[in-house]
Amino acid sequence: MSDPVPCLWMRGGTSKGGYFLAADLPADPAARDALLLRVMGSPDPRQIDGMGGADPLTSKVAVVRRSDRPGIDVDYLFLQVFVDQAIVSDGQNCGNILAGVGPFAIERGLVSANAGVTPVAIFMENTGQVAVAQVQTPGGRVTYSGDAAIDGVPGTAAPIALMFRDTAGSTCGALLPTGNLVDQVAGTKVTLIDNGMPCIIILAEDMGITGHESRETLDTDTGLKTRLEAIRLAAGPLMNLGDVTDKSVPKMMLVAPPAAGGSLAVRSFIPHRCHAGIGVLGAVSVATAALLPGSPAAAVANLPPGSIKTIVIEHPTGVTECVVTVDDAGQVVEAGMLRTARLLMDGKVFA
Ligand code: NQM
Repeated sequence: MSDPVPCLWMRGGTSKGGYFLAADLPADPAARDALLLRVMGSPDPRQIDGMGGADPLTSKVAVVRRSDRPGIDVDYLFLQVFVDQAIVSDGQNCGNILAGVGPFAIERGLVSANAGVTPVAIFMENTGQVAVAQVQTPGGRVTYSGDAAIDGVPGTAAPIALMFRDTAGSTCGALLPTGNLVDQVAGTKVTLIDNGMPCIIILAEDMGITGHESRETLDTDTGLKTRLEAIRLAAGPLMNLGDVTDKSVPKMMLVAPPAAGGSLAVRSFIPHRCHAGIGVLGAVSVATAALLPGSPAAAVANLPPGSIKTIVIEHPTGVTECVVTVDDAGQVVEAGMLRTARLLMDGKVFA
């Protein structure tokens, strides 16, 4: 058994995972990934021999280092540790795990806290973009307690505001990587979009569902999953992602009219399991699609007026609210999301 590795285990938004200082992990990516598979207990659908929670949402890792970039506090690399395959992927970002990066940076002394709120500028290595997190630090210490509630997490906690700019084309090179608002892929009308997360937007009714089903119902629908995977594999090269067989992107977003007073309803597949809610940057990408007249998302969305819009996305465990600022042409120039995080454990993990 190798030496145990220092880490914090944290809930970040509606996800959970290990947060590591880059210097505490092997520099060689292959050695690092082998260690992280052992840490999580992958590959195994139950992850019984590791820390993972047998769900892609609880099999996640943040690798954080002090940044050398001007105006940036820390660099954050997100790694998705697959549950039942021996794959560790840096091919996507994660805005939920991002919510814990600011607190982690302060806890580990990479950023000094103010006596109030501490902004942490985070370079997201997966996509080469920047997010700013506002961390509650009364008296110069991170607090995790507070009044903010996010659907999918019981109780309340301290708010962490996340702001994103310039996320268009994060991984695909352009907001609409095919140059088209709508494409036909594997016989289905889709919008292929990337405003922080590569996503395929499809009308739920075109896949034979309402878009209001539970996660459990959709997760057992093998016929639906097979059709979604055929679309995903065909769309990967069109989105400049190449062969996506072993990748966790693009995400599949099945959109429907709202049923609970929100802007639209979404059931997302990430990409092989139905999400309990919706990812942060996935939500930003869906909200952006909803603002593009002619897209499947716009067809079902009920959007508020004005240049600063709160887009309320209904999902299996409630809603996620995304506040977007649009310019005169209706393009999203900034997106913000409220998240919370909680420190669960500070210790050493054995691999
Ligand atoms: O889209 C799950 C999550 C995510 C990603 C996934 C995320 C995001 O909910 O920014 O947060 O899509 O794999 O943690």
